[in-house]
Amino acid sequence: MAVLELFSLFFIFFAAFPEINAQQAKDEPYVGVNIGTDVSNLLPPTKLVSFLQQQKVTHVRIYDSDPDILKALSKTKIRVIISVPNNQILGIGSSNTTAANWINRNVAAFYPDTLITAVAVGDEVLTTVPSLSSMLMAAIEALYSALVAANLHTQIKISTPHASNIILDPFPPSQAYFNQTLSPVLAQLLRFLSRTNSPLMMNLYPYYVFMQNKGVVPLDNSLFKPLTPSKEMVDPNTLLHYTNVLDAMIDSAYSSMKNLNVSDVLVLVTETGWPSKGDSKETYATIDNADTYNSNLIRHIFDRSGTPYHPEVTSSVYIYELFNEDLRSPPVSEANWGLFHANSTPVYLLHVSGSGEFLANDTTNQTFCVAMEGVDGKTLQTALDWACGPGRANCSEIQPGETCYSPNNVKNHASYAFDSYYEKEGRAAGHGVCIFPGSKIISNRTNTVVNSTNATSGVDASRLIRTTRFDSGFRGLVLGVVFCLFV
Ligand SMILES: *[C@@H]1O[C@H](CO)[C@@H](O)[C@H](O)[C@H]1NC(C)=O
Ligand SMILES: *[C@@H]1O[C@H](CO)[C@@H](O)[C@H](O)[C@H]1NC(C)=O
Ligand SMILES: *[C@@H]1O[C@H](CO)[C@@H](O)[C@H](O)[C@H]1NC(C)=O
Ligand SMILES: *[C@@H]1O[C@H](CO)[C@@H](O)[C@H](O)[C@H]1NC(C)=O
Ligand SMILES: *[C@@H]1O[C@H](CO)[C@@H](O)[C@H](O)[C@H]1NC(C)=O
Ligand SMILES: *[C@@H]1O[C@H](CO)[C@@H](O)[C@H](O)[C@H]1NC(C)=O
Ligand SMILES: *[C@@H]1O[C@H](CO)[C@@H](O)[C@H](O)[C@H]1NC(C)=O
Ligand SMILES: *[C@@H]1O[C@H](CO)[C@@H](O)[C@H](O)[C@H]1NC(C)=O
Ligand SMILES: CC(=O)N[C@H]1CO[C@H](CO)[C@@H](O)[C@@H]1O
Repeated sequence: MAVLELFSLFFIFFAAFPEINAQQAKDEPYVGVNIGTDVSNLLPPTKLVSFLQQQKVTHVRIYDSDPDILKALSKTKIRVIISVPNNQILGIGSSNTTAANWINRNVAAFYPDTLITAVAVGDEVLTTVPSLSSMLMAAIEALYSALVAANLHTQIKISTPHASNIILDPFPPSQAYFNQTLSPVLAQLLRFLSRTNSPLMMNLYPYYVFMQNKGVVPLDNSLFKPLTPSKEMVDPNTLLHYTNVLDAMIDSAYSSMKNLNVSDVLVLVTETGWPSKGDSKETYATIDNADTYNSNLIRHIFDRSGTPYHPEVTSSVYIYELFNEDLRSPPVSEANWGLFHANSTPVYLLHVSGSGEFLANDTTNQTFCVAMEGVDGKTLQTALDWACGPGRANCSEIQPGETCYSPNNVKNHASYAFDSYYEKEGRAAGHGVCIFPGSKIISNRTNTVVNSTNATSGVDASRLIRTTRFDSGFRGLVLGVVFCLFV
């Protein structure tokens, strides 16, 4: 019996996604930004592009195909998704010539100087302009034919972003399915995406899921904060544990596709984010929550842990959005999804890492998780074993012969492992990740970190040796910071 159960679990695990190819799984996930333009005094294109470079932004999505922006992006390494506005779908879908002209004017004229990666045909068409649904596929096919004619179809993808409400019953994810009214066009779309190796584009907002299901969906779960196992959502059919809402939404898209027998199309999150300000009814639209959501989101993507259903593939995401769109009509939150104000000052500082040296970086309060004085070795050893084992902290540097092995004692090694775990799980935004018995957080702002070669400087004295550090390329995010902590 036990053997049988094991076997069927094994089978389910490996049978789930037979068709995701190795290349798709290997592609480095990235974090991009959406650039909405309902902004008074939007930066002129060349200044905008300089700003993007300064912020280390690598991927953007624009809602049209503004030639000045595309020109300003040329010869940069910034990759861009351009869009066909909803009001052009009818024209393009009813004339191959119009489609070919569109591709020539907006794609061929700029590529490859400007690294256009995809054309998003319309935005949330099926749910916001259902009358265009039948034209949507015609427009997509016509644009694709034009790309083939221009011999650009292998470099540039065509897809269309959807609102999450095309998926009904998204929780638990295994029971999700596409609204049947939309199934015919979605089935046709998915065949196209599968055939052309293109992603299903989804705009996914845990913020709205939380707001519409208060009391059911916990805030922590929506903000990617660490949860106690009892608070994790368990899908009763798959027994998979969901620690955050975004992963559940992504998996609900995979389940819905599977119901239409499609299992080789990846999800690309074309929009996600959290507003930093709202009206009296939008009490969860705060700077703190927006910072936590976006900081944790970025970390989650770069962790590359995939989703519970699909651990081998991590969807890339585009944060909604770069600038607060002050010209948007109420509710107040509509004008406050941005990371930056229009004048390019940050709305808040992300806390992806405490040690970036970039604009909008909060570098002043660097915190570490270390072993406390006077804790018995056995307690520390147990916690150390957990951190380096199930906790998946990176403990390679404290192995014999490595940089932080010496001095070889349990307290030093525990401090290293605790901080490595803390670093991995996110120190500022994810509260409560310095969780080890016998551990504590220290901060250099409160003057607790000093050079321990100065042996008299007290219990919190530490020597910090920064051994490696590399910049992942987005807004002050620094990954792989390794410290040897000797407290
Ligand atoms: C566009 O071209 C395709 C094949 O290239 C053809 O099947 C389709 O009927 C054409 N559409 C229109 C509106 O002419
Ligand atoms: C499904 O889609 C149709 C067409 O857009 C819409 O009228 C209907 O309300 C949707 N069903 C649900 C349950 O949302
Ligand atoms: C999916 O495949 C199954 C088994 O081959 C078939 O019975 C079902 O009709 C298919 N569903 C769709 C939507 O194509
Ligand atoms: C662990 O850290 C070492 C040293 O910094 C690094 O070379 C290695 O790539 C890291 N391993 C993982 C899985 O991140
Ligand atoms: C530094 O950050 C930590 C963790 O977020 C926080 O607990 C602490 O209060 C901060 N210290 C200062 C001085 O801001
Ligand atoms: C804390 O460390 C960071 C990064 O090394 C540094 O930029 C910052 O100035 C330090 N803060 C204090 C108060 O020393
Ligand atoms: C800490 O001590 C080391 C070794 O003596 C020394 O090289 C380093 O400059 C000191 N760092 C600081 C910030 O004093
Ligand atoms: C050790 O640090 C303390 C406090 O920073 C300082 O007053 C003292 O002079 C230092 N001692 C040595 C030997 O460097
Ligand atoms: C807001 C902030 O602190 N920005 C700083 C980020 O780091 C760069 C480079 O060190 C500084 O020039 C910015 O002033």
